[in-house]
Amino acid sequence: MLIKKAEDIRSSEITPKSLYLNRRKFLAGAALAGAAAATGAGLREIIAPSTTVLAGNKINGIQKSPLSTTEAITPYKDVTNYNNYYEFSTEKDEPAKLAQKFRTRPWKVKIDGLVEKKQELDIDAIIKMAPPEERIYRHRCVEGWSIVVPWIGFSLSELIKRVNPTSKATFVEFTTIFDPGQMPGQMRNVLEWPYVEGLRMDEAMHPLALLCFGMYGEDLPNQDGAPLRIVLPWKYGFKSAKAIVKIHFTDKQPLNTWNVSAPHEYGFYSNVNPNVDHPRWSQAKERRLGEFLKRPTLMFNGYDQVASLYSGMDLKKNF
Ligand SMILES: Nc1nc2c(c(=O)[nH]1)N[C@H]1C(S)=C(S)[C@@H](COP(=O)(O)O)O[C@H]1N2
Ligand SMILES: [Mo]
Repeated sequence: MLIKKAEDIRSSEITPKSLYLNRRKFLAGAALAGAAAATGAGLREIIAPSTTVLAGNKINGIQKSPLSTTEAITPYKDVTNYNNYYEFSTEKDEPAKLAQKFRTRPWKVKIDGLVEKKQELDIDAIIKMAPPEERIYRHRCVEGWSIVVPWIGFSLSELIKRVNPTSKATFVEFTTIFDPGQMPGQMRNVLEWPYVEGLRMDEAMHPLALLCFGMYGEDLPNQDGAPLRIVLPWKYGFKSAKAIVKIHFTDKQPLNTWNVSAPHEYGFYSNVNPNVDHPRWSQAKERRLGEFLKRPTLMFNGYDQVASLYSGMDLKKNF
């Protein structure tokens, strides 16, 4: 079995999907056969990956949010076929296929730690907690690509308010499901499983922090984090954990998975910041999926309303 180190994988992909697929098509036949054997994927899939789009269930009563950007929305087929989801695969075109049969019901989310109402919530009860809103957000991956997505959900603060964290709770930790039987990537050591992310409590309570269960008017596709994920538009994509099964309130800064994996490369805060380069590449520009020319990356991904959360902090140290 081929085990790539996390660092090797990260540096490999800052190319738009179209170029990436073309490059793959030009690979020599022998190399392809070897790759097919190593990954267990069929040769046909490697030469001409299918672009899988599953029909979702429509979500009713969606309200438009004033927090939405008016920028052009990235095509659905790009957002659902170019995914980072290492529980399924480190290849961006594979989660669409490998996550198709992932079971998102029944699904419980455990609420525990420094919180008054410790409980297990059913996903369908969570979805009904507050009216669904469409939030069109820019979302930027640390690798240098970005998307604009009409997510559906409501502010994470709506859930947090209902479970009453104690005054000692200063951080929130999110844990993704661990189920290697359904998630082939979890049988490899590319990251520590389960995937963990965290926020400071004031970040989690910020109105922009979205608890998300849908996009493009429908249920969240499995490859985008069904049945429940967070979306934090001012932070690099890896903070926005998918397939959440636990929300833990704590007084200690959570050990987030990418920080544990490569502490010099991925911090806890991970605010989008064009002035702080990744040790191996610049963060000054980004490529919107589907576009050719790069555009400048904006501080906090353009979401200046979060700046006050970090006043007085050295954002070069706290990257
Ligand atoms: N559980 C889990 N969540 C995850 C990831 C992952 O590998 N596992 N990848 C992150 C990264 S690096 C990015 S850029 C975004 C991508 O979200 P998208 O596929 O919906 O665009 O998901 C984030 N959430
Ligand atoms: Mo990412």
